[in-house]
Amino acid sequence: MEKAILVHLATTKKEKFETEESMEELEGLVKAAGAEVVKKIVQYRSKKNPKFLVGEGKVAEIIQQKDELQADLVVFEHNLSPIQQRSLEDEIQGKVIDRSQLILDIFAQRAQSKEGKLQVELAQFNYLLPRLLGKGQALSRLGGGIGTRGPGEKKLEEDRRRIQNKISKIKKDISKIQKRRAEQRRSRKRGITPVVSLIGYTNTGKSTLFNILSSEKMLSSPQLFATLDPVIRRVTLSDGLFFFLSDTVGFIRKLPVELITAFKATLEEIKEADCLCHVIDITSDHCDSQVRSVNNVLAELGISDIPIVKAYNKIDLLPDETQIIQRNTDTRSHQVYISAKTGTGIQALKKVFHDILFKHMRHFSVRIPKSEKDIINSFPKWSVVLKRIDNKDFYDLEIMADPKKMVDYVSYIKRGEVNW
Ligand SMILES: Nc1nc2c(ncn2[C@@H]2O[C@H](COP(=O)(O)OP(=O)(O)OP(=O)(O)O)[C@@H](O)[C@H]2O)c(=O)[nH]1
Ligand SMILES: [Mg+2]
Repeated sequence: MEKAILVHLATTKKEKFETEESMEELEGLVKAAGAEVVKKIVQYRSKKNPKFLVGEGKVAEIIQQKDELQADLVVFEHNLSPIQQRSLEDEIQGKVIDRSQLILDIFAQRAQSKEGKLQVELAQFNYLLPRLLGKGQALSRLGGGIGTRGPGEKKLEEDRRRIQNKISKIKKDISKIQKRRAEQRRSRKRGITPVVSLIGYTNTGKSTLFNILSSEKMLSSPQLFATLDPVIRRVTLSDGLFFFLSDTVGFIRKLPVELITAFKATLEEIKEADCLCHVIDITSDHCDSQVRSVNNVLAELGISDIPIVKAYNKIDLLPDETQIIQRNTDTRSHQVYISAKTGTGIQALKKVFHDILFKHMRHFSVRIPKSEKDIINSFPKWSVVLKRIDNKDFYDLEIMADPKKMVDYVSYIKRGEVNW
């Protein structure tokens, strides 16, 4: 396993205040990438050093620690400019990366779908391009006099052009896939089945909840960003009604700019959801700031009119669990306390989903002659068909539907109240 030294520079009061949280999260990211943290180094300094970001003394300390602990790489919490990264690598004589690159690496390891992979590749190339320029400048300085080109400059230009070509090809491929996905979403939308999307900070338990609700095996793990690509499954409620549930990528503060597009693309799904379930890790010390980050992303995505259920998760880890679940009796608050691991509170959560998604719907029994093919086929498009019984010349259907919509079908209704 690779050994990593973490470096954090706090230049403002706010950064100083958030040092512990930042370092904890960075450690989580390093572990998620498959490396081990052997040392954390912090510097408070009001001015950044343009060359190394941190002060020269700190660089010396990093070098000494790196030798002593036989570390393989140094990870900076702060973003490094291409030049800073080069200077640091030259000085430290080893691999130096920043938080953005680390997250890019994790995304690259995790992406499953074709689009996910392409989005990450695009982000990586966008990250690489200015870094190649940085190298180019450094090398051309070696070349000496004005107008002369440094060794390797021609090769770099070729690399740059190749990368730019690749970037435009990837962009084209992505837009093709996105068109297809939008089409799939539309066809799903044409039916009546509502969609709930799980959202929340990374590692809060979205996939665990997804599994317990849908009885599907999704990868859940203590690693950050275990889920990258959205997945969708059907969830059935106790009265036979059902909805689609989608599991999405976890949010994180300070997402690298290169990844914002990729990230938002995977979140396109949630814009069309009928309800969002915000999963919150109630046991995290940074619970509040995580909730704020999630709310910020929602605002950026322009989401404001979708009902949100807050699911406070991992209550099994709290000492007063039995007291906390008492709060679930008021389901109108759209706040539910759960344990996705043990299943506590899941019924209450389902009830809230039921109320939000199906509140306009009532139960109807209808009998339709088989000759009315168009009507029979139209039912699933605007109602939920719970049961269909073949009775020789008729179909007997048990459905849930909006009583207003039933006005056109009054003559077929055996049981159920219409809203005129
Ligand atoms: N004790 C306890 N642990 C939980 C609970 N829910 C999830 N976990 C654990 O929390 C960790 C993260 O769970 P995931 O379901 O992968 O979290 P996620 O939100 O999908 O994470 P990302 O996909 O990385 O954003 C795993 O180790 C789970 O076993 C819970 O209710 N109680
Ligand atoms: Mg997940």
